[in-house]
Amino acid sequence: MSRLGTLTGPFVLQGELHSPATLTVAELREGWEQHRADVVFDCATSGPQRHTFEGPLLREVVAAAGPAFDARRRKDRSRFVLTVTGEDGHHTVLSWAEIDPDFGNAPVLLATRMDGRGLDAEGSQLVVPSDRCGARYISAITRIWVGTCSAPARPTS
Ligand SMILES: Nc1nc2c(c(=O)[nH]1)N[C@H]1C(S)=C(S)[C@@H](COP(=O)(O)O)O[C@H]1N2
Ligand SMILES: [Mo]
Repeated sequence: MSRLGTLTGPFVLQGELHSPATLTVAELREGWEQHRADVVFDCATSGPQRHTFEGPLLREVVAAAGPAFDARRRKDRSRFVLTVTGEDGHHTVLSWAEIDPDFGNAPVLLATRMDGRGLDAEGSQLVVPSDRCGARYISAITRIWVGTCSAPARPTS
């Protein structure tokens, strides 16, 4: 059960993608190589939290859905962003460049297990080992959106 008491489990992966998908935690576990991350993050209200997570790399899961960029062009990839939303509405933003091996190369995971326990019922959790604080460790993920933002308008004066 998730923190709001409803059954979550699968999330939708949508946006500027060639193959949008709905993915369960079991599919995340069976379809991709599982990576392990031993992390400590600081929570503003409850202090340091230490956990072991396992799951696929976010970039591999999103890449399989075919982001609508020219993968050979770094500048094209650098325009993309991702939003990750939990079932309580808490959401955060990452850039594609943050997780792309040619840029930040952050080993961000979509956890399928926390401290050895499967997250099948409550849903996947975002794991950002390079973050000092816990705010982006979105739990009970229901939606991941991938796309571009329009460039700010040129100032007229
Ligand atoms: N869906 C959702 N995920 C969330 C939050 C939230 O409010 N909603 N809070 C974040 C914050 S502020 C922290 S510190 C961590 C806490 O993780 P824990 O509950 O495993 O200690 O979860 C993060 N993930
Ligand atoms: Mo927190």
